[in-house]
Amino acid sequence: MSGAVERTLVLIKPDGVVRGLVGEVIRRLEQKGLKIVGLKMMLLSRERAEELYAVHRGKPFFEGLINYVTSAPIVAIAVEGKSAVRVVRNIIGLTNPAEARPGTIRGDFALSIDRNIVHAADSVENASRELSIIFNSDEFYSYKRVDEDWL
Ligand code: 3AN
Repeated sequence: MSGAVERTLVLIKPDGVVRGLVGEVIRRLEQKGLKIVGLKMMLLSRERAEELYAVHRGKPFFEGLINYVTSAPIVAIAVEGKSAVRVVRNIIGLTNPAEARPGTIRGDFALSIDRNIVHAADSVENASRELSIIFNSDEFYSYKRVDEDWL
């Protein structure tokens, strides 16, 4: 069956947590057939947040972005599955919720680009870099989903 198995990072950002959308986000990942291989709630330090968003350093929204993602707890999810990076990006929808299609997380629940509920890595390389910023290697779990052979 096609599609290499990939691992990617999803973050439910502070607005997702304080708005009670943690279950909704996880449900959408699970129902698609993706496997959760790591999961934790944490408060991002400024240092870690700046490392995570290093590509945006110097942009006008950088300071606001760092303040926002460190303002309340986040939920970090390591997700595995066929073409997981692309599949997850499609589930969350476009960065700007005004453009994100209905049926996507941002399309269904968000209105503003600076409060867009979730983050997901945009390439296999970034996924691996971001996962190592958020998770220790002993925080990943290996198991078989009972429906794996049918997905
Ligand atoms: P994505 O989260 O879809 O990968 P990125 O990596 O381009 O999008 O942006 C990271 C985060 O930075 C976004 N989720 C959003 O919160 C914020 N952001 C991006 N562009 C803007 C912008 N023009 N104005 C305000 N915030 C932005």
